[in-house]
Amino acid sequence: MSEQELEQKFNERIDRGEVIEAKDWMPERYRTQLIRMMSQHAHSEVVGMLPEGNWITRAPSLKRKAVLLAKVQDEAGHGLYIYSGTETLNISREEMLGAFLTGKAKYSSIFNYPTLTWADMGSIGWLVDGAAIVNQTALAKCSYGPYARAMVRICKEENFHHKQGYEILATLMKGTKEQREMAQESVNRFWWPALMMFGPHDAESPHSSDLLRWKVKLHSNDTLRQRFIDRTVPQAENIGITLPDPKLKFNPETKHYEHGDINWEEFYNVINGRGICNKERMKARRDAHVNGNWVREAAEAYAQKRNKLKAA
Ligand code: BYC
Repeated sequence: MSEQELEQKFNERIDRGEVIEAKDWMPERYRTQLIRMMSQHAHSEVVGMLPEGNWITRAPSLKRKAVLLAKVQDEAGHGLYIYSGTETLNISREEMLGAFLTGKAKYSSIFNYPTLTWADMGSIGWLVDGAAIVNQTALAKCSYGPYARAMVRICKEENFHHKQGYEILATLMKGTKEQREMAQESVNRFWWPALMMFGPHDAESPHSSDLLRWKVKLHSNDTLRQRFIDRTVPQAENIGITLPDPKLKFNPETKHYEHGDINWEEFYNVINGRGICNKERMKARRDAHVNGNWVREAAEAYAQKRNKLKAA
């Protein structure tokens, strides 16, 4: 079959809602777009351990510490599932890490904001994992099998993360005046960056048309952002948190919340390396890579020894 015929068959499979597997024929651009998006997702999970890792030693009780430790470990696991899923697209882990460590590949904008108070553990769980669930529940039905399957398990764990974050904030909101203020101040800082996680407006999103056509994305950036807002506003009201957007208003006709303008200048600054913590996050990951050299060398030496024994 010619390349054109193969592509036509591929598009027909996508239109029928079939799942594409690693060994199936796929257009080169489908493969490279998936590598871009999946590897960036994996890097985000790994970088995402840093802001919360910052609070493990300062969690206010043994129970909170155990829960936070489990959550941060879950994020490492998510990174590993997604790296493994991406490797099925004929790219090595080394190549992906190389792209990340040299700044060629991105990671989610949200992790370039600092975690200044304990309440930030609540805001990250509630808002950041909440946004991730909305995005990833859709990805669990995407056209590429290995990515979709990784998302099913990840979403289950993200649900636990979301609830623990909401519970931290709900507890603070039932506490002293200082605790309520700490919760509110944290949400004030994280609300807008959480909305930016969904990416630029649809009209400014260069990759969306390909990804929607191939059913990698099932919904546009703005659609998912709106879904997140609609779900989250009533949750904020339930615990007495005010979202920092004076223009947030329910429209009974559309049955959606209208919202104020997102600061896209801030978004582009952050994704282009000029956020508050970009340098710190990259340094932490580069240092971790160098410090992990001996582990890779030891694993390599062990593998060689086993191969020699097998061959003998
Ligand atoms: N941050 O054409 P667009 C987690 C980039 S971790 C940074 O709309 P696309 C968690 C975009 O990459 C979960 N960059 O792109 C972990 C592109 O640049 P390049 C993270 C962003 O791919 C620990 C350019 O802007 N989730 O949950 O169609 C603790 C144009 O954008 C961002 C995922 O990774 C951003 N927010 O759509 C707690 C989900 N937005 O590549 C929680 C998987 C856009 O041309 N990814 N850019 O240099 C996706 O769903 C999509 O890739 C996006 C962007 C919706 C993010």
